Amino acid sequence: MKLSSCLSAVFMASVALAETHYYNWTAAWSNLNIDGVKERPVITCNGEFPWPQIRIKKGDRVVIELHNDLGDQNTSIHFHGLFQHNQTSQDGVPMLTQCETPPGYSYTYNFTVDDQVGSYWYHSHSKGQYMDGMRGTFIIDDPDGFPYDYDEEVVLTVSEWYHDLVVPLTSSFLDRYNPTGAEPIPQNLLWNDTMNGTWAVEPGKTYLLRIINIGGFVSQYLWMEDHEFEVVAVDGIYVERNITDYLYITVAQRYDVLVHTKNDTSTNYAFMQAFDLDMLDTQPDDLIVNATSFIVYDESADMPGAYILGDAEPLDDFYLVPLEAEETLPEPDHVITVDVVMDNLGNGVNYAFFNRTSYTTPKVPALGTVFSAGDAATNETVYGTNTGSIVLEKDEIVEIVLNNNDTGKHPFHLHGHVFQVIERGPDFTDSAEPVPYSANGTDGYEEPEYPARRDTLYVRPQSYFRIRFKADNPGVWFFHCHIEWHLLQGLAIVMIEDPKGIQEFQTLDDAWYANCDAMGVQSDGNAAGNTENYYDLTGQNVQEKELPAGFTARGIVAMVFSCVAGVLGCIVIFIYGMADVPNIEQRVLEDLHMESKDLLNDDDEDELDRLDPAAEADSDKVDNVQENTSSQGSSSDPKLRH
Ligand SMILES: *[C@@H]1O[C@H](CO)[C@@H](O)[C@H](O)[C@H]1NC(C)=O
Ligand SMILES: *[C@@H]1O[C@H](CO)[C@@H](O)[C@H](O)[C@H]1NC(C)=O
Ligand SMILES: *[C@@H]1O[C@H](CO)[C@@H](O)[C@H](O)[C@H]1NC(C)=O
Ligand SMILES: *[C@@H]1O[C@H](CO)[C@@H](O)[C@H](O)[C@H]1NC(C)=O
Ligand SMILES: *[C@@H]1O[C@H](CO)[C@@H](O)[C@H](O)[C@H]1NC(C)=O
Ligand SMILES: *[C@@H]1O[C@H](CO)[C@@H](O)[C@H](O)[C@H]1NC(C)=O
Ligand SMILES: *[C@@H]1O[C@H](CO)[C@@H](O)[C@H](O)[C@H]1NC(C)=O
Ligand SMILES: *[C@@H]1O[C@H](CO)[C@@H](O)[C@H](O)[C@H]1NC(C)=O
Ligand SMILES: *[C@@H]1O[C@H](CO)[C@@H](O)[C@H](O)[C@H]1NC(C)=O
Ligand SMILES: *[C@@H]1O[C@H](CO)[C@@H](O)[C@H](O)[C@H]1NC(C)=O
Ligand SMILES: *[C@@H]1O[C@H](CO)[C@@H](O)[C@H](O)[C@H]1NC(C)=O
Ligand SMILES: *[C@@H]1O[C@H](CO)[C@@H](O)[C@H](O)[C@H]1NC(C)=O
Ligand SMILES: [Cu+2]
Repeated sequence: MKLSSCLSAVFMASVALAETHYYNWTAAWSNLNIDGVKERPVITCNGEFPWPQIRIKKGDRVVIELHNDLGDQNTSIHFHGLFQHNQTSQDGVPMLTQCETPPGYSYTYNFTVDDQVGSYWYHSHSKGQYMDGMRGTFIIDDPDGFPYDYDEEVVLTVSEWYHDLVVPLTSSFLDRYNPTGAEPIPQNLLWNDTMNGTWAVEPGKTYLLRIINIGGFVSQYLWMEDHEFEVVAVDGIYVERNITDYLYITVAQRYDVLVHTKNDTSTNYAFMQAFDLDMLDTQPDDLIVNATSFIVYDESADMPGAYILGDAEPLDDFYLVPLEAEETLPEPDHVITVDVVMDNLGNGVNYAFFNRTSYTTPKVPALGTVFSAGDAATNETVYGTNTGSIVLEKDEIVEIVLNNNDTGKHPFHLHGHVFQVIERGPDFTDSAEPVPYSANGTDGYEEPEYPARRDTLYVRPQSYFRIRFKADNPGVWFFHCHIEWHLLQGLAIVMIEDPKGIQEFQTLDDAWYANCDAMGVQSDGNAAGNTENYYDLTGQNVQEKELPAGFTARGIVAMVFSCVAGVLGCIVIFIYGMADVPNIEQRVLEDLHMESKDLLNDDDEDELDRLDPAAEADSDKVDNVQENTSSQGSSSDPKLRH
């Protein structure tokens, strides 16, 4: 009796205290030298960088008036990891939950955070744009207090940094002269948006360090000289303590850790970050692979040099048990099996696929389709055949079985949910073929009793994972690789969760429609913009055509090599990040599981004959396919087509 009235008093108090946090932000370009090496244009907020932290407590409302002063680019903001219960229109995904906001226009985000706490972040969801700086941290305090004791709290972001802008990097990335899809190599790793950073600590204290990878590409290894990470939360989920020397953090993931400082203040220590070099196609000679920052006890004492960790295995997040343990969800009602593939299409560009579909944006935002399609909203056809849209029924148990046919790691993110991590296969890099779940995971595997939960999980090379969630959050939710380059290549599908529930309990306001009008984008109709017959997809955006029969990706690579080697005496070849690397051929061969004798065999020579090198020589680069956003039908080079 006493306890319950006490609890309800606390509850009332926290309701009464719910606040609205108002932010008025203008996004614009400024020239800044972020890493201390090169000045470049950076997207700033009200003229400042880094972008401000959003700090609220559970139950609060956030209102952000966003003004687009970029001049040359559309924009949007997504709040990573937020459930957006009954407000999927606030999820910030262009052409799914809203239209982008064009230069010179404003858009106001307005949402509550009802049921989650912890470390999150926000970022533009427009075409890799956040790698130019448009991202920040988002911390939600727990009205019930943090479950572990600490003295001080500090947020720490990590990310990678490019000296070039996303738009030109994308042009050379999505290009047939980059047939293996080699991602641009970043110039540096940032530690809290700088290099050689310092963290001034006090002795004998316990710090809560909220580590957030706000990068767009590389995973990082983190370690500290003579200090340990005591992991207490991942992606906003409190976990049982796990102490480790060595953390592995993909982009978009968060680890909250406790760090106990020393009593002795005479020495400073290194805080190290390293590239996951497996993710880089090449390693430029001057790349600082292990970056050093400093844990500073005494400013006047010497700063340490790099600290090298001996043999160590990073913490395996699969084993992190949530503090609020939740039993494994029952057998799924709906299993979604998808294979991740990277491959070339008919224009020679390397794309990413789930099965054979490379995500191509619809002509109408999917949420606009939900609201205008009436009963047809439950039929996934209306969302287009090239968006990978899957309709989920209210409250069904969904399992995603993801097979990775690629030789790289990929961090996948599901919007609107945390999912249970049911199984993750080992690294099958050494296997000649990818090992799908169906071939390896079925026999005798025991599911964890209390599985880890998070919103971003990586899959290992040529391996698989299985994740499960309950479809209890009506909305339009993106599921995609969080490596921005791979998203640009089309590595995404869409969950249309309980469309009837969206229609029933959610609304789109006038400002939402006005935002589409400003872009000149239609806000009702099916994926093709058809408002008469929702099952008629004539005119929808589709991915590039497949390579013609007999013309393989290998042929394209052989062709590009020939250019590199000068065999055809052809044009200046530009493969980003490979330009001055001596072993480029070797690297590409490894990527494709080829040996050099495979190049220029008879087949390939036939393929080469299809290309007229003379014509090649005077042609410019293909119009770059700027992401699979608009119809791709017109941008390819006809010479490669027949
Ligand atoms: C937000 O900032 C813009 C530009 O600085 C200004 O024009 C506008 O009046 C501000 N809005 C509010 C509600 O203060
Ligand atoms: C960090 O150190 C590197 C190499 O010593 C230097 O080039 C760079 O300017 C420094 N950056 C900052 C922000 O201090
Ligand atoms: C935000 O939404 C709430 C609830 O619908 C509304 O009362 C408030 O006026 C909105 N604020 C702005 C600035 O639009
Ligand atoms: C990182 O930067 C933020 C603000 O920009 C600051 O509050 C925080 O203390 C910094 N973190 C560390 C570890 O120095
Ligand atoms: C620091 O001193 C406190 C109290 O004197 C002690 O309990 C603690 O173990 C010491 N910490 C370390 C890392 O030696
Ligand atoms: C970077 O650190 C790793 C792990 O501690 C170590 O194995 C490697 O030799 C270091 N590389 C360089 C170039 O210092
Ligand atoms: C900590 O993580 C490791 C895997 O890296 C796992 O084996 C161990 O069971 C975990 N311990 C706890 C207490 O969670
Ligand atoms: C992907 O392909 C597999 C077979 O290769 C099939 O079982 C699965 O249903 C397909 N997934 C989707 C979403 O169509
Ligand atoms: C992925 O690899 C498996 C195993 O080699 C193969 O059976 C499957 O067809 C591949 N999927 C796609 C879409 O190519
Ligand atoms: C969706 O619509 C298509 C085209 O009218 C039809 O063939 C299909 O059976 C429908 N699917 C469902 C689940 O109703
Ligand atoms: C399946 O996985 C196990 C380890 O989990 C491994 O020992 C075995 O060789 C794998 N099977 C195949 C076909 O790769
Ligand atoms: C959405 O709102 C309806 C009506 O208030 C409520 O029943 C439902 O639980 C809400 N859904 C979520 C996911 O919060
Ligand atoms: Cu990826």
